[in-house]
Amino acid sequence: MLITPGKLLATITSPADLKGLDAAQLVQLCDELRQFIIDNVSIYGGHFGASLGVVEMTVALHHVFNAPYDQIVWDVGHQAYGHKILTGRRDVFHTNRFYGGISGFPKRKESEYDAFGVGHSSTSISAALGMAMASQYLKNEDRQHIAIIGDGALTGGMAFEALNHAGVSDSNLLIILNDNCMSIDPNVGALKDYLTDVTTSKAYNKLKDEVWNLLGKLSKFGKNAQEIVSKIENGIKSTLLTQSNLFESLNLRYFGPVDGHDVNHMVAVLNDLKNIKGPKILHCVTVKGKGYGPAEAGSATTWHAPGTFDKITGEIHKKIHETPQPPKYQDVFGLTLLELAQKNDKIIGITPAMPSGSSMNKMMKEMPDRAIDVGIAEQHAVTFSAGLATQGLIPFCNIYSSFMQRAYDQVIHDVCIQNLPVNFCLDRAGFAGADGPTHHGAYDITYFRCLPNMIVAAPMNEVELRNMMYTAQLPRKEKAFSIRYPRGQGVITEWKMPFEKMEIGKGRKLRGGDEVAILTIGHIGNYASAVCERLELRNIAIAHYDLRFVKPIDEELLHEIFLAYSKIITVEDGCIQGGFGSAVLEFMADHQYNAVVKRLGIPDQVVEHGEQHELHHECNFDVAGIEQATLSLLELNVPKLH
Ligand SMILES: Cc1ncc(C[n+]2csc(CCOP(=O)(O)OP(=O)(O)O)c2C)c(N)n1
Repeated sequence: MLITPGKLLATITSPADLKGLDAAQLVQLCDELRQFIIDNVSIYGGHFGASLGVVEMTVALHHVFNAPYDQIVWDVGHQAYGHKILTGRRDVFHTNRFYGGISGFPKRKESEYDAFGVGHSSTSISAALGMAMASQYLKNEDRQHIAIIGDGALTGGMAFEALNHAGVSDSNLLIILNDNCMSIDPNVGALKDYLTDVTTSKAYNKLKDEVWNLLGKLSKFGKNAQEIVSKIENGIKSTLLTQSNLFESLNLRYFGPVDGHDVNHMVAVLNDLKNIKGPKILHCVTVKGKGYGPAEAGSATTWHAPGTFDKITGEIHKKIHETPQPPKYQDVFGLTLLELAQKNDKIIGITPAMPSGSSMNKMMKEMPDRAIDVGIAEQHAVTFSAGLATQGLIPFCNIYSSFMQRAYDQVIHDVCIQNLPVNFCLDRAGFAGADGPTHHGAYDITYFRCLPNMIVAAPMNEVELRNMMYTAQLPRKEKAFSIRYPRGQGVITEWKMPFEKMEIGKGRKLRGGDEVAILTIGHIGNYASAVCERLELRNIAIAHYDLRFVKPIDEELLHEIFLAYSKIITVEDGCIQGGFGSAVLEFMADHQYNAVVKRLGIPDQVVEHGEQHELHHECNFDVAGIEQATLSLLELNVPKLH
């Protein structure tokens, strides 16, 4: 259902329609845009607080700059709802994040206004700098390139790498720092303190006034603005010397801080900055959830992506179940880690900016010195964990599967080559759902199973997750231990069972069968169980093995399987290339077995967003897909060679 936009917003079909608006109309447009986001997200869900916080910035950007000629690059992209709505996607915005609908993040193939596809953080400055230097090379000197990055995303190493590079370029780059003191959880680290200091310090406020006086004059001087800036730059620099500015030290002109919610002031500032060549940064102070009472009054973390809610009362809708429900895997992780840490004082939890998302916040609350949020810094999280392990501590480094991609070299170079016993818990493994391809945990089985000194495990249910974690914290001198589990609920309501040590590399037989064996890894195995049960009702006995470990893979069990079955299906919630099924095929080739092996998993293509079950269905490894594959194999006439 299309939500009715406000009167003025209804007239905006592209940024061109914003150009002629006067000051009062800009304010009105902001109000209507904000309301439209509230109306939509309250009904359809999605990210919330971040987009509300940049409404004025978004309107000002599209009023002042000439997108898509000018390149506007959003960092992470979860805050770009306003941008989407103003750039021709208002009437499809109710499809945001739904299967077949528009993406929740900027996406190049969705719109020419989405200058760069995002989802992972801290990429915007690099991308915009690349564009800016390309424009220089291609002699598009008038083209503007704007990166909008949050204070959370600025904690990511890539952002610093890009600042370091930008400072020695003379490209036309404007970085807008959207400082709301929040990541998903409260932002952490020394940089956060620094930004607060800059915002509140008297010296800086004095400097700010000077800069704004200067900017006030700039508009009048038009083309000569650049010259004026240069003339008084030395004066500013001498002020800066009294209290060095991080960004100025890196050779970026620093402006601000400004109130990011004053749209007309933002317009004036951006118009001025347009005339200043070279790399520069505008520090904007904003409030996450701005303009929606319950979000401003409540926890910004809750309102980051609250799900659907009653927009009048601010009550977030919660599903009411008649019967007790299995917990989310992330909560089993969070509670189990705390439980283990209470008994084992060597355990340390590490999260790169996902305390709530990973449920490590439970341990942080009880043991603040033993659970550490390192900021959006996956690479650092991994090497930091490696450092802890060298000293005999037992790190549990929890990183979403797709974010772990960031830290691949650290896993190889700092953990595996040195054979350090670091534990990795990969949340959101498999399809992430509505967040889409940037967040799908599609590749981890493949990218981890090829590494020496790496154990790759995946639990089929919550009890197994607990036992894997328990096993991982037992004294071990070597080998990294990775445990992958999906987003969402497990399958067992009574999950808090006494711990049992697992034998590393041992799978299990769940049921025997006549002709076909289904081999699974992880939670997705529950679909296979359902298939076996369904077919049993038709008197078809299908064998099911849950391998538990992709590496080391249970060779004894595989011998048993290949000796008994010549029709095999492998199922994994991960990319089909190089994954679990490939491991089974390698085993088959290495031991010269001969069987028909049908591999089910994520195909070699970008799978878009949607509910997890919709994507499993699309990729043919939901219950229907596995059943279909099983029935097809049953019909095949395969000679049994062993
Ligand atoms: C590499 C990576 N790690 C973690 C995340 C998860 N994540 C999404 S938004 C976000 C917080 C971003 O904070 P900030 O940049 O300040 O933006 P805000 O939400 O405050 O507007 C995080 C950690 C991500 N998108 N990418």
